[in-house]
Amino acid sequence: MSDLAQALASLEAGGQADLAAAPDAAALDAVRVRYLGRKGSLATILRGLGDLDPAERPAAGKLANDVKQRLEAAFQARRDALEAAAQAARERADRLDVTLPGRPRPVGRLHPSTQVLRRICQIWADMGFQVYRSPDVETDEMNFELLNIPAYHPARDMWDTFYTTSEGILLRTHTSPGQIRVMRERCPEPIRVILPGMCYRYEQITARSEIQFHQVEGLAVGRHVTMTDLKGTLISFAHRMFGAERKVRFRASYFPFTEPSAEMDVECGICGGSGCAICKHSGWLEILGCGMVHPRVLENGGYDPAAFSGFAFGMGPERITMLRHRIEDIRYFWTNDLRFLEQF
Ligand code: FA5
Repeated sequence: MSDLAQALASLEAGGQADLAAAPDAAALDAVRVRYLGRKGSLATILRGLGDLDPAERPAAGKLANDVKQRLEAAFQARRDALEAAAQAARERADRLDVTLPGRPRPVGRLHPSTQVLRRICQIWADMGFQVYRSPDVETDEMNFELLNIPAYHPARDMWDTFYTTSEGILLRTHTSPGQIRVMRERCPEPIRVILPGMCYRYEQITARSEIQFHQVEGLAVGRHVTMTDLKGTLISFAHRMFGAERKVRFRASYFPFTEPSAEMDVECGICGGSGCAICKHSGWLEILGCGMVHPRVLENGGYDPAAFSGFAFGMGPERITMLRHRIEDIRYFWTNDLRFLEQF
């Protein structure tokens, strides 16, 4: 019996020492299994009780049971202590210092092309022009044929246009096909619309030319629309866009879908008209193509050219943005470089 009491006392002392030394819950569990598990040290001692004299067994059993209870209570106390320490550590790590200054959130902004597009749309809206949306993926017929661009025209070359694998379907090379769509929808009502959108050209990318760029088309159709209306309206636009003091000029040009055709230049804002590298020493910068809608195009839109006339124009917002902000390379627009974008 005294051997047993001694074995139990040393087991209890060992258990108490080991559990006190366990650094965390996992280590504590391992100690528990070692002492109190089914194959642990206490179980081994209990199995030996059967060898004792029957008269000694109750007292020995009580002794072993007391040890077991004390050890279990000690394990529980240690487990609670470890959990409380872990919780305190978590709280220390997560502590919120309300005196720290707030972290500034980066504020997004509109892309420079979007800003200029919105400004352009606003100016035209003030002059009574509605926005009309027309698709980026077009038919050959809309993009060329109905705009009086015949099959042999160089613009229809494989190297100028992105054709799709579907016969007669392409990415629009300009916003002008929208003219036909809006005329067919509105005929015989008068029209005053702008058509902003993306255009695609299979071209060499340079500092001034991208394969993907915006255009804003404009179209006015009515019974007495004249070249004077075209000039007055576009001059008014340019003054609102670039400032009332900026000079503008029209140069004769050629587009198959307008007759007569012109291009509008604004005085170079960088040199003030005296000539610099940006304006190629001419003092002027081209911002759009325009003209009176060709009678054949009016007809293709459903209007009788004997009774109706109209003017149209097409401008490139990226080129206008480049002029306004002295951006020397159009490729900055689509490379998503924040150092560029954050300047606007
Ligand atoms: C046209 O695309 C005609 N459809 C414009 C027009 C409409 C004329 C209605 C008459 C009546 P043009 O190819 O010149 O014309 O392009 C018009 C504008 O789009 C140019 O002045 C330029 O600002 C812009 N643009 C053209 N090609 C590119 C390009 N590769 N990269 C960036 N902008 C371009």
